[in-house]
Amino acid sequence: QEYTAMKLQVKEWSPKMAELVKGKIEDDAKVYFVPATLRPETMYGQNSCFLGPKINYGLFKLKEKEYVIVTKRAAWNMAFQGHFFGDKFPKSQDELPQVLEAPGSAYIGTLVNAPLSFHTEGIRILPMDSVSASKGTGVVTSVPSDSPDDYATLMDLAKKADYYGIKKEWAELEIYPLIDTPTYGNLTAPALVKELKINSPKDTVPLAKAKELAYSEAFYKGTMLVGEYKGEPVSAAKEKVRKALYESGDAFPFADPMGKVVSRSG
Ligand code: ZZB
Repeated sequence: QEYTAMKLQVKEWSPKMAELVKGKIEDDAKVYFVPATLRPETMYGQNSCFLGPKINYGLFKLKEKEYVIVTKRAAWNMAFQGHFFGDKFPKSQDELPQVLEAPGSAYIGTLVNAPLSFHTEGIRILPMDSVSASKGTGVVTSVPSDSPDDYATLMDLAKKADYYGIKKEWAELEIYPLIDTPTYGNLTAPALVKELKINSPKDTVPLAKAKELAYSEAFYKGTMLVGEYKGEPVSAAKEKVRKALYESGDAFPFADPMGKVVSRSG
């Protein structure tokens, strides 16, 4: 399935990462976290970006003074999609242009710029325990208005900020309505979390149900409330926003051939 791979540029490193990158990359290098999404039309509502705290992420050289942060598994897929060596295929993962590797926990607190997001001041890298290392890029951009998993995780992060070692305000950025739906109103994820009585990101069974309901309601019945395609159905806006992001260079197509396959309307 085709994901939209977003480029979230680092504005300010976490203290740990500032130390680790010193001397390893140019001072004026551009570094991007690359979340894979199936919902490009929701990018206006990006509110934070999640990494699995225990998952390892590499910093890979894309081209002169440009680097990406993804799992090694995703970098290997990117290599076969022409991102590191053009049309030459790498022989083994050791050939990948990896500059350093660190667990997700090291990156927490890094400030990034998220294309299209209303939070133009930047959003923070935050921890999410349910991130899968074997799907997409292992990086997940968070849209709490329309993703029940993201909303439940942010509520938990804000409640237990000290425990997670983050600043509470990083998990409390404003949540903007993006899509209107007949059944759940204009904040689909918070409405579903309430309706299905989800109290924590560990409520995996109701969260999976909420995700399915949120996907189909938005895709078949949702209308855009924001952006260039305001007033248009989500199904049409999705492709237009995706195309605009590819053309502006803020995103690129990413296929995950080995990823867990889930049949999906989007
Ligand atoms: C932004 C977004 C906005 C997403 C939304 C969803 C929703 P699927 O359907 O299971 O293939 N995701 C991507 N990679 C991972 C990962 N490694 N571990 C955990 N979650 C991941 O999942 C695709 C969606 O799951 C992606 O699209 C991403 O979150 C997340 F409003 O990006 B999405 C109702 C969902 N709404």
